[in-house]
Amino acid sequence: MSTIGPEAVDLSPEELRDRVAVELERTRRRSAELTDAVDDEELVKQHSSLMSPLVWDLAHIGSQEEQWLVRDVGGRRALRPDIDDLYDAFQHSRADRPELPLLGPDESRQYVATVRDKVYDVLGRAPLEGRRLVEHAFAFGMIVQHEQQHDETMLATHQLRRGSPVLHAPDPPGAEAGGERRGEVLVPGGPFTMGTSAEPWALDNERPAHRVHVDDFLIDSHPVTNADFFRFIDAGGYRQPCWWSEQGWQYLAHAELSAPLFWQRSGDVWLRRRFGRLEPVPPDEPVVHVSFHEAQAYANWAGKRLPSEAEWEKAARFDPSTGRSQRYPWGEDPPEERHANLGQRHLRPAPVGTYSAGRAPSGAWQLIGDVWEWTASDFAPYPGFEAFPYREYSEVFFGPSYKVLRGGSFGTDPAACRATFRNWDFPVRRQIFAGFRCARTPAAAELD
Ligand code: AVJ
Ligand code: FE
Repeated sequence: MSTIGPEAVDLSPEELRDRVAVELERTRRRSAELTDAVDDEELVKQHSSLMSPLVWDLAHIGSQEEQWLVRDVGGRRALRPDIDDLYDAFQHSRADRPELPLLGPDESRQYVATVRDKVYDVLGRAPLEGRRLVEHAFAFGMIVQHEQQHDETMLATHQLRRGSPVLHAPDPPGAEAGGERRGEVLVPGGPFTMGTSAEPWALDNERPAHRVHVDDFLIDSHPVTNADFFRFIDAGGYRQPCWWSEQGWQYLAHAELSAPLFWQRSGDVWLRRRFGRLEPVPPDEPVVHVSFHEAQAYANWAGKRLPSEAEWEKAARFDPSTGRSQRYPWGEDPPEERHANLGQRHLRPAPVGTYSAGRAPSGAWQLIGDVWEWTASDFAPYPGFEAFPYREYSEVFFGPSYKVLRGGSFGTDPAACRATFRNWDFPVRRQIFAGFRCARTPAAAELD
């Protein structure tokens, strides 16, 4: 696994170009795997009204790459200006995309390959300085992350797809001895640095670095598991309005929810459908495919709450021994297999108590990878935020409609995951690979 971080500042332009080429190549292999796994009919079909047809994601990846790297960075002539509108996510809702005169599977594959050829040419010639867009190859990093984000979206489409399994991957490692010992960790009150100004490929919403005071809080050492969630269900959690916000209860009643998405009851056991396989819900895995509302209701029932985004980030990266904020819970080094379940190496979360090498200085486990974690926070700009390079990446989504998720999932690539990375979605969404952990404010007696 690889990604580009602050060390890129010391790379020669040749080394930087080589690293970018490796990332582009690695990312395209994943897009090809996700789209080659099904036949043409399944590529153009809509598997859920929540998602685009896979063939839309593929050509959209090419279209963004053409606009930013071929036209803008490269200053080259447009290849397919006629299709800009079809692949503009703001022009057509996901539900409407199957009806558009989209490029077919072969055309889409040819299109992304042609764009990529031009991009390698641009990468070889374009100066990587002089304009903020190209400093440290930012535009290339943005496009790598964009493709990886759509690869995670395509993985979610695969999860929604009905039919026999087409994706295969080994299971993640088992929990480590003692790793399953769960509890809460205390993060003492005080300021820490949130966000980043040093990460060359950080996106606009992660910037700038700024000091934030956070009061004392306790946060779960591990994500909430399926076994935990069984208890919530068995206790009648889905039938008792007292645990739910008003908005959450309305949504629950309307959607008639009684368990996480993809679960079904069989006698007295819970089964789940996972990439086309029906299997018992494993008790020790982080719960996944729950909405913000379900996460919030569970936390209320448990006598806790969801962490704010600042709490989550402080628990994930603040090292009290140095007073500094790290790139990742384990330090500055890019994610390796031993740190976290990222990059679609496994098609499920690892059980809690895995990846001791990835623990944060706070003592919390599995903050990166496995499941995205819902936070209590609305998606909002940091003080000093500047939209860059386009308002439609983050700025147009700021406001109370979206909740922030942190940490990445097993479906997230390391290039699009770090302790500062911010994801967001509607609080009702469940098809994303989202779970949560709880937090609470300690009583005075607990601080002695
Ligand atoms: C950051 C995951 C919310 O998929 O809507 C992809 C990423 N932006 N294309 C999304 C994104 C433009 C975005 N999320
Ligand atoms: Fe996109």
